[in-house]
Amino acid sequence: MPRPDNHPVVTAYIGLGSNLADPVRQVRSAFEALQQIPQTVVRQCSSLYLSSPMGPTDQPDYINAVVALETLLEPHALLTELQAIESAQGRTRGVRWGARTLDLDLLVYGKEMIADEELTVPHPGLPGRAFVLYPLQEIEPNLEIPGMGMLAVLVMHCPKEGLQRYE
Ligand code: PH2
Ligand code: MG
Ligand code: MG
Repeated sequence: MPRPDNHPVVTAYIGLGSNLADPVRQVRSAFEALQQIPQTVVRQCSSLYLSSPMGPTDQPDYINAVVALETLLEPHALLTELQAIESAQGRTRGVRWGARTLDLDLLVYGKEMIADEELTVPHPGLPGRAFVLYPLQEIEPNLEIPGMGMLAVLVMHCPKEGLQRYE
């Protein structure tokens, strides 16, 4: 169904993270799974990045990446698809910011700003997270993030500390 603004295709950015059960395999398998979401195509995948954990430090390092999607799905429908992929890859919900097999965060959904019970978009953690900002910059250097300004400025204020390209 066309969206009311007559721009049916929306570009959305997804943050991927894993630090359990072979994180590289988890993230690569998520790239494939994202490609299977109905009415959605994967336009670009960033490199994989190795990052030290934010939050509890007694957990393994993470593999992170960002994917650009083009989708006809409404944001909540897209979120449901992301959660289904997390579950299919063994995600269980435990400690806040604790270890996980796969985390898929809806970072940005077109120009929309959403804040309800299920979903906050743009993702409120974006500004402080090098492991999201740098991969996002790799695939979309000129992105403007609704309500947060230019990605390049956010990157400038976020040290790359603890983050490196993997491989
Ligand atoms: N995700 C978290 C908590 N901490 N640390 C890194 N380096 N990368 C993540 O993706 C990450 C994290 C909760 O989603
Ligand atoms: Mg997360
Ligand atoms: Mg999450």
